[in-house]
Amino acid sequence: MRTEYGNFIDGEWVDSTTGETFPSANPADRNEVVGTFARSGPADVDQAVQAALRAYPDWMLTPVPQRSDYLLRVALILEGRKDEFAEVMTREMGKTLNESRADVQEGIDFAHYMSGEGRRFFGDTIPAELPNKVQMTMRHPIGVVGLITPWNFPIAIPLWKIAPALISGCTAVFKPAEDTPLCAALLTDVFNEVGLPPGVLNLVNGTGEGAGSALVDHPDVRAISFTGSLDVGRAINEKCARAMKRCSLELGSKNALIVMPDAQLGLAVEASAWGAFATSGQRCTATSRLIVHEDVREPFTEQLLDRVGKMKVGNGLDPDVELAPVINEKQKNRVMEYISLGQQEGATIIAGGDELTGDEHANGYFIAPTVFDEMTPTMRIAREEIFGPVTGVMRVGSIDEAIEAANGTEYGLSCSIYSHDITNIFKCAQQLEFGLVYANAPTIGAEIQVPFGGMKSTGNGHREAGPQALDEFTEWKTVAIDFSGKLQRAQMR
Ligand code: UN1
Repeated sequence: MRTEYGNFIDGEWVDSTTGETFPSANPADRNEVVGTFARSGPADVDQAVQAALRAYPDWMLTPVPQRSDYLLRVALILEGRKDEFAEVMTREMGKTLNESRADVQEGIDFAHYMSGEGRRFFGDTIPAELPNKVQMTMRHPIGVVGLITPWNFPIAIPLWKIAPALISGCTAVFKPAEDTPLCAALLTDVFNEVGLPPGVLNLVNGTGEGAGSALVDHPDVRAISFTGSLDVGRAINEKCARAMKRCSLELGSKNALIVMPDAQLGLAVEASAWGAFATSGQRCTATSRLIVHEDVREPFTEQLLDRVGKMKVGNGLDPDVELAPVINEKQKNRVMEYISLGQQEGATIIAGGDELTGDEHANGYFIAPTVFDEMTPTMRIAREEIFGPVTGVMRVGSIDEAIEAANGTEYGLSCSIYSHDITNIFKCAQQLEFGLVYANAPTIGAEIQVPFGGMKSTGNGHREAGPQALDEFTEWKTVAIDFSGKLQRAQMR
């Protein structure tokens, strides 16, 4: 398999103008370099944007069902290469092979789904108050868009952005995270293989400072779709606001799982372990707070510790491993800093808390699954996104207190309640300030046909996935046709 890639611009793989490259390494074994990629700069971004601009007029006039066909073929190729892509993903990003397969599957599902949306792509017809006049709405593509994606879902999230952008008639410049450029290059190669017209999808590799900012700043880029941290999202939002660009942000969160006394405890424990430690806690939907009613706190924590104690930590290619490494050294250090901060703040560690450095873990970024107890709402570990295998138990005395605690951060992506009491469940559905609310299901694992996104600082009101994904990349246009043969004046009654 090819492992050296430049940028994909105007239908060709080309070297970057900087001549610089960077390696992508395996988080489970830093000595294994999975590939070498272009470290691009503003001139490369400009070339990609120019290619996208040239491709735009034909692409926006291509009938939407024809645009669908490309996506359908992408989905079919990915289906055939699912295992191969999953293995690359585990070697480049670290997560377990089963989770990598699920990531590719989420991408396949969404490419299929968006391909279907292209056969609908509905507008409305709306009655007119004047005779012999019809009115309708149609979606209009926003133009050239910049797609900046994270490393935690290196196939699914790029497709969450590329698929609706292309169906909508936009042309795109894709800037993937610098931790997962091989996954991005393989995905781009699939779009090339299905014969997508040159310039419709362009890939520019590099860092956020070197390439990402140039994409955000480029005057011909009409919209940015970004998934990543709150700090970077805020900076992008400010720049886009000034330039009057569409900007869609999917940022951090501090998700919670509420356990009430009538919950099926075993299920709540399984969901907590899965939600907190799948993808090593590196999901924006990860369960980083366990809000547990005091009546069940003891048996809940006991069972959770028992479950967490059984987790094998190691290389994601090992089928027995449940907890894979975190993405890189910097992230490992950040998570370890939060673990010591939690202790300083007065929370107690009841599981994990340390970095694993023995023989089998010596060359990777492994952190034991960590559970805090006695976490309180004002602690930074209870308010800030850690993005690692760390969760904490907070105790509450009622459903109202649980809801207040859950809502007590600036974020709002995903919240679960474990209870069989219909009142508790509907109170949560009504009062939780989260874009995703689950009852008796974990905080992770949203399906692609439902809108995905968060309230408060998790985003800026846009939704990815679901039919709403098209709203990110289109403007509504109202078209009125008067066939009365005379000048009709609205409202002049
Ligand atoms: C993310 O972590 O950014 O709901 C996305 C989930 C996945 C998507 C997570 N389907 O956990």
